Amino acid sequence: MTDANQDFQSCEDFLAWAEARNPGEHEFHQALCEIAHSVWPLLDDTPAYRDSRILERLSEPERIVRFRVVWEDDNGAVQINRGWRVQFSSAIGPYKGGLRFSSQVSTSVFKFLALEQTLKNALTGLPLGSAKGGADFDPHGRSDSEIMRFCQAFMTELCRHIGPATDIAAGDIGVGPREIGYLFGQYKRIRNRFDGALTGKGLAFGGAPLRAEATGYGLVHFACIMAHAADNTLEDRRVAISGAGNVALHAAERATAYGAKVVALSDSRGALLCDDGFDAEAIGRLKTLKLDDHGALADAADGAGLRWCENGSPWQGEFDVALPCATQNEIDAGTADTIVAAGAFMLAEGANMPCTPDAIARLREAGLLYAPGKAANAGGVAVSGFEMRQNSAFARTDRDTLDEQLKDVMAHIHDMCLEHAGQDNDYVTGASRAGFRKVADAMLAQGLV
Ligand code: NDP
Ligand code: 2IT
Repeated sequence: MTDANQDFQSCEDFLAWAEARNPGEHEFHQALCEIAHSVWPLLDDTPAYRDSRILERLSEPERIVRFRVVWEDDNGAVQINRGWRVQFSSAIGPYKGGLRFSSQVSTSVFKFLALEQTLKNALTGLPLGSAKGGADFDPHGRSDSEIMRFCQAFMTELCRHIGPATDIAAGDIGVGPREIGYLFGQYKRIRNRFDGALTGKGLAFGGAPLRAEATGYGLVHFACIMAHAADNTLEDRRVAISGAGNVALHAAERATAYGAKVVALSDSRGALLCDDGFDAEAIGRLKTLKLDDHGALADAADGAGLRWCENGSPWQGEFDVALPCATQNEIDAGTADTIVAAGAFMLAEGANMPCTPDAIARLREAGLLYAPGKAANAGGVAVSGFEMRQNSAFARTDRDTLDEQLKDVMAHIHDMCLEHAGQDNDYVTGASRAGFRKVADAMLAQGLV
């Protein structure tokens, strides 16, 4: 293994060292590679970054907690799961990031998500550090009381590690308003504190209006600004979206309100296609089906305009804009080729790291506008920041004000990306450099901690 104390001569040397330190952590390494390649030239511009080993320090989470979660299912059987909280960086604010409940998690997945969160949170312009966590618990097919018991068991341990000035958790895959409600109830019971240790809460108990919608709405705001900057538009454009969860359905709702036609959505079982574009009423029904009733997208097919494609992909037919909003690495090189062949001019990531490096290379070669998740999906955590602000001030902000503030944040992130992108206007480079500089400068100011 390369000596940790050597001065790395190249980005590849640094990455070889990091890979050897984190064996088998493919998702984490993938996220780190993208960031390291983007920010490497900054180490020459600002020698203090190199002298203080900022990049090496940023490739190591400040803390990882892993714990056992034991609970009883509806048949009285004992179930054992694993919980995680990766507290990645507190350089610019308290640890902040979502919780994911899914069978497809690992330390590597939580580390990549928390690393991405570090730069994303910095890009929002808010004082937010970074974290991510969750459990290898699959909510599919679980009853409401099983979900509640699991959330209570999970929070019984997590509550030792979070708090409004320490670490503020929120939702992600498999964790929506229902789960946040149960998690908050247990946090309050054990800690005897009614505070803002979680965001995405119900409106009746400290939640901010628009938090549920914010990631999807923010994604569409970002995509609109990016299209306009390239003399294009989302109006009348055909939009294909993967996923049918919180991010996907709110992106569909906002894109439709802008006059775009959403022609595809998907869930873990297949795709729902609508050649004329889902209307607002259909999207409202899908939100009830998927977000409130936790049902299957297949049940929305009507044998007429809404066509179900079992195991099918949302990237079918012709469309102009692709918004992947399901999960990491859902788009490989072959899928990217399909998206290019469909005639798309833009791909903006609602999910975190949905494109593999090969897929991104194909999109770039084909000249698509490409927005990385750490910029395009930051609207969710931004409105989480607004919820923290209203909780600590014991106050409330109205929905319209938050919507304007969300638009301002997305416009600011877009400006930051272009300002730091370099001559080829590459949004990946711009997002990573802008976020890194902010975190790196805070680390320099705070000394060796
Ligand atoms: P949800 O659980 O609400 O929705 C996820 C959707 O994607 C569901 O429709 C789910 O299918 C589908 N999906 C999940 N995993 C897979 C898979 N392996 N294969 C196929 N389909 C899959 O999650 P969110 O909408 O909250 O999150 C979606 C993405 O957006 C994630 O990458 C998340 O990290 C990212 N994100 C979320 C934010 C938020 O505020 N919630 C903020 C920023 C990013 P099914 O319905 O069948 O379960
Ligand atoms: O990936 C993300 O930005 C989120 N899941 C939202 C995090 C948050 O704290 O609102």
